[in-house]
Order: sequence, then structure tokens, then C-alpha cells
Amino acid sequence: MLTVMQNLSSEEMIRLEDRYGAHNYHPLPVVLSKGEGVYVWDVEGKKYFDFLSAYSAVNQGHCHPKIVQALIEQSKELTLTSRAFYNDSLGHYEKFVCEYFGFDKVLPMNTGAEAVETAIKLCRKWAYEKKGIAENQAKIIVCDGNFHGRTTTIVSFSNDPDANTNFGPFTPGFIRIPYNDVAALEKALQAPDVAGFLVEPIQGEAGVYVPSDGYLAEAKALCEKHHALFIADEVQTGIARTGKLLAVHHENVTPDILILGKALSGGVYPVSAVLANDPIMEVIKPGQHGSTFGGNPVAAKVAIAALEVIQEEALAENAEELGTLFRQKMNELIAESDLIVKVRGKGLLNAIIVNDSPESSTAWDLCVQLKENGLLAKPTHGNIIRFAPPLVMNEEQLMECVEIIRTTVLNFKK
Ligand code: IF1
Repeated sequence: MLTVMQNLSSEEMIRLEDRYGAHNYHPLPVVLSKGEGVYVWDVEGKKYFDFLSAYSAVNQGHCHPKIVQALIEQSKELTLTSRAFYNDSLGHYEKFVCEYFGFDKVLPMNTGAEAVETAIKLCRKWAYEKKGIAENQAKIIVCDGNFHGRTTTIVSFSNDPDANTNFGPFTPGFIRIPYNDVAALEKALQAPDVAGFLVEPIQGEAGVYVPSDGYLAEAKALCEKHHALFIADEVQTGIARTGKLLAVHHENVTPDILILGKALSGGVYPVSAVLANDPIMEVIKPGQHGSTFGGNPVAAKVAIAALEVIQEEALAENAEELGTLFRQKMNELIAESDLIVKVRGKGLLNAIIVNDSPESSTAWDLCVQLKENGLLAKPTHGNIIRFAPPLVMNEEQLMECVEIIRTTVLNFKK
């Protein structure tokens, strides 16, 4: 009889994962056992502010009651039919999410990477069957510093050695250009076989790189001019995170293909989606793409609830307002301390740059001390710390977090 040991300490839990789990992560040394709104608790009962939000998957706050209720209710009725049969939840969700984001159709998947892969396949198929590109010649333009997931095709076009070393051979058909460089995009679009341009409206993992105002609008216009699809990966920047429902809305851009994930379910269940209008989506015929869990009844009901919460609680507006306050406070701290040199971001997707080399452990050490002081965050690359609390945070809680960050920075000892 296999036994599950109860009530282990944080140290014992860490040891258990080290012994039996693949070492594909290096988590901060904290073992969480409960989440509610902006707070999480570790197994010893210590309370923290969550300033990572599971990489923007719990925008609606941990265990949001409305979303959890949707999960419980549907799970008692029907969890999975596969798409071999219809179910009485999917159609309602498809109509809801298409009207919510303003597209003709949605292709439901589970993880962000699956949705990115779906978007790549959809773009290529459109290029062959609608644009007339010769078979197997389609090219998709991507950006240096991209992060779109961890499948073999996606890491094929990454320039992060951690992401793709010794995972070859790689999928061809991608052209990489510098991010936030309109001239480079215009030049790349001259290639005869370009099918699309896949881009993060803000590069999250690279370190919350916010492109110049107008970049997304100019990129979309260039794609239109060259009959290539503008594909927005809003897995991390979408669902109100940057102060608008979508980050592309800051520039009134409508992508040809929209990719969603993470907070599409409020962190309660893996739900992702690809949205497009009929002239694009209609190239996918029965039997040409899918997934066992894609569009299951639980995902459908959870996603409807998660999107309703975004609207009902005006979370985009809150993110916009608190994000502005947060960056103002970080800039005041920068004036006080030489440990951090810059803050950047939009809405409640922000990052601070630590005044040390990317190879140093300073950002990590600062995160460990932030943890000791009751706030959880983690460096993205080297000397950059991402700060992304749940969007349900109120001003009083944000100011408490600002004070924790300020105290930790001013008292930081290497
Ligand atoms: C990990 C990073 C963030 C994403 C964008 C697609 C995906 C992601 C813009 C794939 C996923 C996650 C993956 C997660 C950590 C986190 C992450 F650090 F890896 F890069 F957020 F920045 N497009 N990002 O950000 O979605 O398949 O994961 O559902 O791999 O550790 P997924």
C-alpha cells in the first residue's frame, strides 16, 4: 500500500521533491499549502503576498470562489466527453469567448504552448491554402528574446540556450529579428514566403520588455501590407494583466490570431485558446487538429466564470491604476537606493532591474530576503525581478507590499 506522508515540514517537502521529482525547476525555498486572493500560506502557516501570481495565471486571485464554484459544479455533472461527441457546455463557452474578445471562432486547447503550436499550424495552413505559399516553404517571423512555451518546435526558434541546448534537431521555418524594431520587421516581411509574425505584446520572460509606443500598431500595419498574419501571444499579457483586457488594446490593435492561456481559467484549471475570424479559422477541417481535453465541459465553465470575474471586478482598470502607483513608488525607491536602477512595465506586469551583473546572485538573494519579509517574487533572467501580483489587490495591500520591498531593498545585505 503506497502511503502519502501527512504534515511534512517545508524542508521535508523540498527533500521529497528533490528525491522523486525531475530537477527541471529551481524554486524559491518556500512550500505553499493555501492560497486566497492576494495571499498564500506555507506549510508552517506563514502568510505571504504573492507577487508572481503563478506567472500571471491567477490574475483573479487565488481560489476565486466564483471560479472554484464553477469547477466544483461542473465536475459533479460531466468532466470530459472528448470531442467525439458534443457536450452542453462547449457551445455556450465558444459563443461567450468569441463575443468577449470580438472574433468569429475559437479553437480550445489546454496549455499556452499548445495554443502557440495551434496558432503556428493555423498560420501555416492559411499560408498554403489562402496565400498560396509553396508547400513546406512558409516562414513565421519571431523576435529575439521570445518565450512562447517549451515544446520542441517552440524552442526551435528561441535564442535562449537554456531553452534549446541539446533538444535538437529543430523545426525549420522561422525568421528571428530584434524585438521592438519596425525596420527589421519590414525587411523580414520582404521574404516571399512569410506567413505571419508571432510576437509577445510585452516580452515577459525576457524581463518585461515594453516595446515603444506604436510598435504593435506599426507591426500590424506592416503585416497587413505584406499579407502576413499578425499573431499576438497574450498568454501572459492578456486577461487584464497590463491594464487593458489585452495588451494590444493599448494600441487599438486587433490581431489576426489571438493566443490566450493562464488567467483564462484564473489558475484553477489548464485552459488555453486560439481565436481568429472565419477566413483564417476555416482552413482547419475535421480531424486536422485537436486534443483530448481541449474544450472539455469543466474548462468551458471555468473559463466563463474567470472572464466574468475580470469584468465584474473591473480588474483591468484596477491593474492600470495600481500599476501606475507601483511604478511611481519604485521610482521613489530607486532615488533612495543604488541597489535597483530601473522599473518598467504596464499595468500590474512590472519588473525591477537590480544593480548587479546578470550572473550575480543578487536578484535571487533579494527574493529570498523578500520571502523572509512576507512577499514572494522570483527573478526572470539574472538581475531582473518580475513583480506581478493578482489584479484583485487593493491600494492598501499594494502599499504594504511597496513597504516590504522598500524595507528589504534598503536593508539588503549580500
Ligand atoms: C515555465 C516563463 C513566464 C508565456 C507566453 C506561452 C507560454 C508562456 C508569453 C506557454 C508560459 C510560463 C511557463 C512557465 C513559467 C512562465 C514564464 F518564465 F517560462 F517564461 F510567464 F514568463 N506564451 N510562461 O509566458 O504557456 O505552456 O506554460 O501554459 O515554463 O516555467 P504554458
